[in-house]
Amino acid sequence: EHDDLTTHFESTIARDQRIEPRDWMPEGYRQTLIRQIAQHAHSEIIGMQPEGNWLTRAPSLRRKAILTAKVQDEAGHGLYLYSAAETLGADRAELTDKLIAGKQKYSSIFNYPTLSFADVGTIGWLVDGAAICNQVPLCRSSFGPYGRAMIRVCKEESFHQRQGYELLTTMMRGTDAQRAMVQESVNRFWWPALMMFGPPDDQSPNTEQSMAWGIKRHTNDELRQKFVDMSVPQAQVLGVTFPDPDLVWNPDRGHYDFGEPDWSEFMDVVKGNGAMNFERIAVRREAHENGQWVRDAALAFAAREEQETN
Ligand code: FAQ
Repeated sequence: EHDDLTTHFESTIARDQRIEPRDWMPEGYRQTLIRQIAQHAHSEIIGMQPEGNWLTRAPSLRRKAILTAKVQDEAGHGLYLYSAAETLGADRAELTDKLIAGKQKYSSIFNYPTLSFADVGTIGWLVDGAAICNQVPLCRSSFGPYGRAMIRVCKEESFHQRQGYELLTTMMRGTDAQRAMVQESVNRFWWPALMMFGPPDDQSPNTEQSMAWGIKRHTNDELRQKFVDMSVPQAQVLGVTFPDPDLVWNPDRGHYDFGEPDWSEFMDVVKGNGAMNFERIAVRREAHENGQWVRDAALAFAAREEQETN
């Protein structure tokens, strides 16, 4: 019987069809998905903080309303993704405990500080831009609940990317000081945005198996290149430059050449030594502890409801 199950799984993957929660799947497939989906969910939740820090200091009611909606969307993405992880048998409370204990990762990008309001625009443009580039192909991920979750997430990320770019274009039409603020922000976020795609392919232990299983559809370097190619013309329209002297169009390849990100900085941030790692986790832990009474109340309410219906 086990052979039948394995054949069913492998032929489903080979036909590029979807694996659903009810289907048998190899333990490695399940664990890889839980790892990636949990990291993704944690990134959405921790990712609320860098921009959330500017909610009380937004320069106008309009900007505040947009930013509030954007940050709330990220919370929704996180909850959606935790639900997808639950269909694989993961326990949501356990995933949160692991995040707070530093045992599960979240995206390196959220360990950089947001120093000016221009960072809100830059994060929308470059960070959500990189997220879309990475996540549009994930709409075709072989695991049904993950792929379907990505469709809605990507639609919302597109709105986020547009609001960021629109914010920056508005600032670029402003004063010299505002233009300088945008350029300074872009200088800080460009390299960390490139690192979001993960280590170079020859140092990416998970890519080969994840692609064979249809969990990932492109390698880290392929997506990084795609992101560079789409961002350069957008920077030209905006009137900013990227801090990379090696960034130049290569007509033979039909792509932009670009410099090497500082991978030792990346490894350091992933290990927990980035500028904001400690604070991000501390804030998350405090929010979780402060929410204990809500979880207790919800459980007590559910227990009473059950008693009454019995
Ligand atoms: N940061 O073998 P690979 C967002 C880890 S977007 C930290 O290449 P894989 C939206 C990796 O986990 C951000 N760690 O791994 C938003 C692995 O460690 P492990 C979230 C990283 O999985 C915008 C090790 O390095 N998006 O949140 C990073 O095949 C604005 C070796 O790497 C997603 O999660 C990194 N940048 O490829 C929210 C997308 N890169 O687990 C708020 C889904 C790699 O073995 C505001 N995820 N690592 O201990 C993916 O597509 C993949 O997981 C990759 C990594 C491409 C990120």
